Amino acid sequence: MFQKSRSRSRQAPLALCLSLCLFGAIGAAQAALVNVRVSFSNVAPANGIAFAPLHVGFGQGLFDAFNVGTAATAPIISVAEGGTGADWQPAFMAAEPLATRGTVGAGGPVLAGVTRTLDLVVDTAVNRFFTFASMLIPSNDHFIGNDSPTEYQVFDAAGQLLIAQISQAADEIWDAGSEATDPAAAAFVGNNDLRTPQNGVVSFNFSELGANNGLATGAGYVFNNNISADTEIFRIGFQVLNSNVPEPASAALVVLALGALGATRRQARRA
Ligand SMILES: [Ca+2]
Ligand SMILES: [Ca+2]
Repeated sequence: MFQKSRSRSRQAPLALCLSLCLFGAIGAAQAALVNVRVSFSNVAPANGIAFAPLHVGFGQGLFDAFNVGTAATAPIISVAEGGTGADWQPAFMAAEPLATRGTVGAGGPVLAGVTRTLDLVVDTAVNRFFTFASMLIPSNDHFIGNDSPTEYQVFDAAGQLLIAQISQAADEIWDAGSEATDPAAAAFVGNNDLRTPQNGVVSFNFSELGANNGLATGAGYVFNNNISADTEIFRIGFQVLNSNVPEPASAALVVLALGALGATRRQARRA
């Protein structure tokens, strides 16, 4: 009887320690999870430029897809020439395995006047910086995106929203410098499988888009870019839907911790 009683008295502190340790782990795992709605709005003039789906990611600011004045590499070429981001997304994942990534408007072209959205759960204790890229259509290799991966810090470490909207004008459109401008080989108005190498570097350039004026697009309208340097062309918005979203792993830890705490109380009552 004496032996059993001593045994219980040792188990109770152990179980209490286990439950406290598990609650500590939950605090670390929950961090600052935020459910954020990313909206992508094409605000360019009607019958003007459209966008391929917008590739996005929240990360630590380590994935740098391109540099102005430098030859474009596969990740940004896969956005700028084809719109698919087939190399952009894997390159982002390789650079930042913990990043939250996605595609806004995956269903098709984002035409003038259209807004598409995507909801993501972001751990803002880790992933506070936003990176994006999309092809302009019609074009051969024109795109939008952020050169610096730390240009847009959308959240602070506690999950507070620091930037509600990104807005850019035509003079912030990039030419990847990888494919020469040729309407016959341009996506949305020509045969996108054709290409003539440009062998250039990434630079700001929106004036070449006018080469496609008067051509019928894949969406049925006749293209007229109708933009000048300060014409706003798109907005990316961030709306916090709710914060502190439980992770599946954290939910499992809660069950474990509550179970351990219950065992502690039962043992305390028996003792
Ligand atoms: Ca860069
Ligand atoms: Ca080009």
